[in-house]
Amino acid sequence: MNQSERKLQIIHVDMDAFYAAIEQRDNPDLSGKPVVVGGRPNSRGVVSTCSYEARKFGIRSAMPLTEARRRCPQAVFLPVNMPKYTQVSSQIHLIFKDYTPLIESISLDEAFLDVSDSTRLFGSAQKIALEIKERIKRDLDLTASVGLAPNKFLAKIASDIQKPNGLVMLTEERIQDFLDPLPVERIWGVGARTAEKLHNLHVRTIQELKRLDEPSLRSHFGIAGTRLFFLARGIDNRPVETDREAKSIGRETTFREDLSDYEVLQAFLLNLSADVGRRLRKESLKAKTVTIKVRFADFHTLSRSKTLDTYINLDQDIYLEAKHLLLELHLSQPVRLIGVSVHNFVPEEFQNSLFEPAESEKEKLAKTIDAIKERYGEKSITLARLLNLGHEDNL
Ligand code: TTP
Ligand code: MG
Repeated sequence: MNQSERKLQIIHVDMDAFYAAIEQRDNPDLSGKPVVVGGRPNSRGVVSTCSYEARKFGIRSAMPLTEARRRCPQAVFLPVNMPKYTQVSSQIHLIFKDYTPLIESISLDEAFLDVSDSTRLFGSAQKIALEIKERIKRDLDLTASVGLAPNKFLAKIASDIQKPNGLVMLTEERIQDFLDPLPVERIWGVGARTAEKLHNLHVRTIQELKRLDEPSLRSHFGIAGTRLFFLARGIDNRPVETDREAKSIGRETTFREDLSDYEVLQAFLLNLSADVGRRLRKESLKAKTVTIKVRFADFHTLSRSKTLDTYINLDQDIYLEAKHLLLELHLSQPVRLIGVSVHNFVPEEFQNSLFEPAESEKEKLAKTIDAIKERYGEKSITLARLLNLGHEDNL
């Protein structure tokens, strides 16, 4: 049986109200109460998360703390205690590791586990999913929502659909009945704009989405249309990427003051991309996936990736992708840190097309510039745009 025919068993775990649940666990006075983690209610910060009791008042992550207080003045407001949450996260990962080495961490409180090959040792995937959930409760006194399904897309929806304290296990036969009634917004990657476009096409549910064939979805949404076509049918071939496979080359920078100006952020991206490109070329690699990472003032961090049809190693190519990803984020808060990374490598001699010259003029030029910098120092030669940037010490 080849890899694509092999039936996968993927578990997605997402902790409930993670930061707030830890605070409630560690201070029994808070249990059953609305708890908001983020900082003092009068500070200019935003809500990191809140307990489910606080969600009844309409409080949500990323809402200004002042607004949260207006909605629920009696809530207990607590600062973010990152070292504590990071430690709990590693305890959760130790539980995961008892069942499989194939773990892809998405954030402190969320991970995919490929347990397809774990069943010989530990029993069925259903048993493993239940055991992980129970151990998180028993050993750490926290609740997790767990989804089990044949792929990542379905496992993530499954863990989310019965939150908090959910356990949803999807078998092949139930997939379509499960998906059909869901709103299209449930599909990973469908944000407000795509949803609106779909609504205009009279598509609100996944069932309705299946009425559109692949060519018409492609004509409306480009390559994302093809993805929609397959996801609507419960098909998602993305593997669980463990840390080893996710090896990447990246560079990030933290600003002295939070930034919101796109122009300035782009200039930083350009410089970071140049650094990443140079390291790629130095290692004689090309990469297929570009990722940007953006951290906001409240430490909430987002990342966005794009996998290309070709392999790249030029600064400008990396920058163009990074810039698109940044624009797609529609930033609504000032940014504290920005980063660019690339992964999915091939050796440099690998050519994208048989018709391409072995090394393009642009690649030769880039290498000449690399050599000049190597010899005469970093600032000996640089793009004009970077010279005007007033934050050199961040770069
Ligand atoms: P989430 O898993 O999105 O949220 P949650 O675990 O608090 O609640 P639930 O999963 O039950 O809906 O995020 C995990 C943690 O990441 C969260 O506890 C706090 C942090 N976080 C932020 O700091 N800012 C944010 O905007 C979000 C969404 C999360
Ligand atoms: Mg969570």
